[in-house]
This record gives sequence, C-alpha cells and structure tokens, in this order.
Amino acid sequence: MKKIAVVNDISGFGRCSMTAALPVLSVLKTECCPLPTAILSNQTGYDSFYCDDFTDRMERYIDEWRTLGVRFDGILTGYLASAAQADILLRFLDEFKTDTTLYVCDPVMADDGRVYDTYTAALCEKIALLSKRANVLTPNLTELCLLTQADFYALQAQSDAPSYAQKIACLAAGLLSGTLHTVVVTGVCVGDEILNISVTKDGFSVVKGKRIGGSFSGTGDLFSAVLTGSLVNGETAEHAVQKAVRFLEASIRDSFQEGTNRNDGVNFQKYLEMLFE
Ligand code: PXL
Repeated sequence: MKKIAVVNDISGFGRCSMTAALPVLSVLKTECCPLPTAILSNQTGYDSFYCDDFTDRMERYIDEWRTLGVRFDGILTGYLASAAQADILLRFLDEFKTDTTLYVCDPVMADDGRVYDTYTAALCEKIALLSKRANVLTPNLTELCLLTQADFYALQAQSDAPSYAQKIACLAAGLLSGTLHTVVVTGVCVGDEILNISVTKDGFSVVKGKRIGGSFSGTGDLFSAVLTGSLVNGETAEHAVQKAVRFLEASIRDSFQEGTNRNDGVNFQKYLEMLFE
C-alpha cells in the first residue's frame, strides 16, 4: 500500500488539515502517516483557540521514523506553526523525499487577500522555500500572489476579463522550475463559479465548479488530500482535479443548505464515497 506522510496540524474542530486528510487518503486506499505540526482545540478562524505548537517534538518524532526505516510514496505539507518548523521540514525532505516520492506542498498562509494571523513574514518566507522543493503546489489565489509578489486586489479586480484565468496561469507558470512540474491554483472566484486552474509546462486547464455560499474551513485541505492520494495512485492530474472539485461541490452544497458555520468546515463525510473507485 502507498504511504503518504502528512505534515499538518490536528484541530479538534474545523474539519480541516489532518482530520480532512486522514479520511480522504484512507478512502483513496493509501496509508496516511501523520506528522503533526501543532495540536489545536479548533482551527484559528474561530474567535478563540488553544494551540500546542509541536515544533520542539518533531525532530524526535522524525528520529523514530528514521529508526523504523520508513519510506514514503508521497509527502503532503500544509499548516505550519513556526518558521523553525519549516527548517525541520526542509531537512525532512532532504532525507525522506526520494526520486520516487511525490511532494505536494499546500502553501497554507492566507485566504481572501489576508495572511492568517499566526503566519509571520519569516514563516511565509520559509514556505516559499518549501514550495520550491515541491513537485506539485496547490496555492489559493492569495497564496499565489504572495509567492509571485503579485497584487491580489489588482488581480482580483480583473475577474470579469476573459483573460483572467490565463493571467493567473501565467503567474503560476512563473513558479515552474526544478522539481516543480504542476501548480493547481484552487478556489478562484469568478461570478457564480469557482475556477481551479492547473498549470504545467505544456499549458493550463480550468475545472469549474458552482460557487455555493461563502468559503468554508478546510476545503483547501480536502482538495490537496484528494489530489495527493490520486496522484500517488497514478491517476492523471486532470482526473484528480475533476474528482476533487465534484467532491467539494457536493460537500459545500450540503453544508450551505444545512446552514453550517463556515468555521466548522463542510459535510464531506457524506460524500467520501464519491472518491471510492
Ligand atoms: O485550512 C487551513 C488551516 C489549517 N489549520 C489551521 C487553520 C487553518 C486555516 O485557518 O487555522 C489550524
């Protein structure tokens, strides 16, 4: 069975990060091996939360993985709690990312034009370094702008233009170099649609979903988990993105109809079977 190391936090509420990745990767018949970055009572979008930063325990944790001699078919990184943690991960990649390991970096930093409160400038710089080591990168539009020094609001103001997706694809294409072969820009809002723009050296493609309600916690984490599990299983990026979008669309519609609070995440549990092939 394929093994995927998932470097992300565990949040008690918010249906995001590890609690999103674990069920998705299991349904995709891969083994999810959690490397926690922090343990939180609930994700940071709620008014209050308790966070136990795991930075000073990660090295001992990784030491034991070294002793076990484990190897990974995939590595997925998401929410980080400190810049020092990113340094630990850069060394983790040196050791555990082989030529046959797919590294998917979800450069979690920001959304809707705003950097998350817990993300310092130093941490964002380190995430840019991690992004360069990835094979696949899954930024939202705000994160793409941070990684390419583009002006989010100026770009978003052009969302009516027919060339909007192409402009975004051009920015993303600028990140392709070295090991990084695919950038999927997720959740780009255009009118009543959400675009997901996949960019490789051969060009770009767009998968559209219906925009239902506002943005919900954890949807980026669900997306990156579907993509990682599917790619590690040998599926094409095109098929994987289609699958992720249909799964998220159904989960978001259900949560919107239920009136779920955005911080609580989406009712994805009811739609996991859509991923089961
Ligand atoms: O879904 C991204 C994410 C992951 N983990 C934590 C978060 C967030 C976004 O706010 O707070 C703890």
